[in-house]
Amino acid sequence: MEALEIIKKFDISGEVLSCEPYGEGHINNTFLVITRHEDRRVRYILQRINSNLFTDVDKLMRNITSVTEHIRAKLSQEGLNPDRGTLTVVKTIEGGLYAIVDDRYYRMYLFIEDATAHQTVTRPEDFYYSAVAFGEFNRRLGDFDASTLYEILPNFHNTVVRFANFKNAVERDVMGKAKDVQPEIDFVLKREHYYSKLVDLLDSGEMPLRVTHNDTKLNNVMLDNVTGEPVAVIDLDTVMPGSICYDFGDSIRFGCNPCGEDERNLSLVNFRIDLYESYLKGFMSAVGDVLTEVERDNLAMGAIMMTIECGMRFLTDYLEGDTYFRTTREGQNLDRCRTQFKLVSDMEKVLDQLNEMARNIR
Ligand code: ADP
Ligand code: GN1
Ligand code: MG
Repeated sequence: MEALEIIKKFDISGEVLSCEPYGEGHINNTFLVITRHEDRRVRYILQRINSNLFTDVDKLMRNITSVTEHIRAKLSQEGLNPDRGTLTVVKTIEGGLYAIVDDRYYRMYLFIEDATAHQTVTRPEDFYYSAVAFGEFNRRLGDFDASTLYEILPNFHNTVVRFANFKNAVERDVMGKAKDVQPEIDFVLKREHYYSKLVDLLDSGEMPLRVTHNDTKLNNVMLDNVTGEPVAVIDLDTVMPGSICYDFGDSIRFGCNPCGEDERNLSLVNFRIDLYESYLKGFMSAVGDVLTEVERDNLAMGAIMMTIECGMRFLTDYLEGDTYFRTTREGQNLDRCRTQFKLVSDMEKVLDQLNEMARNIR
């Protein structure tokens, strides 16, 4: 059993009972490992790291370790359980942060028990609590020295660079698909004036550069199965310097859509302003004072920006032959792109209202 060879590299005890694919991430390959240790079932998350994307796994894992250590210290100071409130890397038997087997890179985490990473918002309070989780995450990393982090994926949320990559994909049109998606291409081209907005504010220093998560989807936060309250923010691959509007915006992008990211029936994809309000409340209650006026005034713009950027990335990947985001069916990246553009159109219509809400909620 190949999986057993990999699992044996990590410092865990007990008999391995199973190892099965797990979760719905688009980037890494995640597995649930179940072991038996002294009559107890112990679970772990094993991940094959996408090393096409993360070309320096050593730096990636060092980032994750230093961020989780910082959070762990904060949790202890706050009287919370550090073993449950963040990811815990299981070391290899040689003491390393990851294992290499047949040129593939693997890492292991303790499984965070009695908690769920939700795929869509079924109860509004779940979204509220996810906002509290990400707000607390931003707050706890507020004094983290950003210069000690490696910028693992440079320009990750630089929408201007994403737009340049998109135009390049349209021009090259390697799969010959551009002719079939002209309305989507036009949708992106028409909004060119947006793309430098947040980047310019960061460059000019008007908006603070912080340590941010950069991938704040609902399924990257674990909520307690009983109380629904935040347990831990996970998927720390993209923790890098960034804008708080990226983190706020990406949560809104994913969570204010009542459907899956790849829903084909666009009449079901409607931006849920009530959920935006819930998120805003939870987020404000957790980050509170640290937010500057410029940040607050750009939260809604952050939501539009993250959504158009994500749609653009899905469309780029569709044009390039689905080499980045994992797909399980033909056309899935195009469907994902279309849901994002529908949400952008909805948000644009109520932008003034969204800004007003951000200004008034404390
Ligand atoms: P990806 O980068 O591919 O999105 P994630 O790190 O987000 O990978 O993991 C995918 C899924 O696996 C998560 O959405 C969550 O359901 C589950 N998961 C990841 N880490 C843990 C953990 N430590 N404990 C429990 N579940 C986890
Ligand atoms: C990817 O890793 P995952 O599935 O949480 C992607 C995000 C996108 C998201 C869209 C490293 O997130 O940037 O917003 O898919 N992560 C990376 O669902 O590119
Ligand atoms: Mg994830």
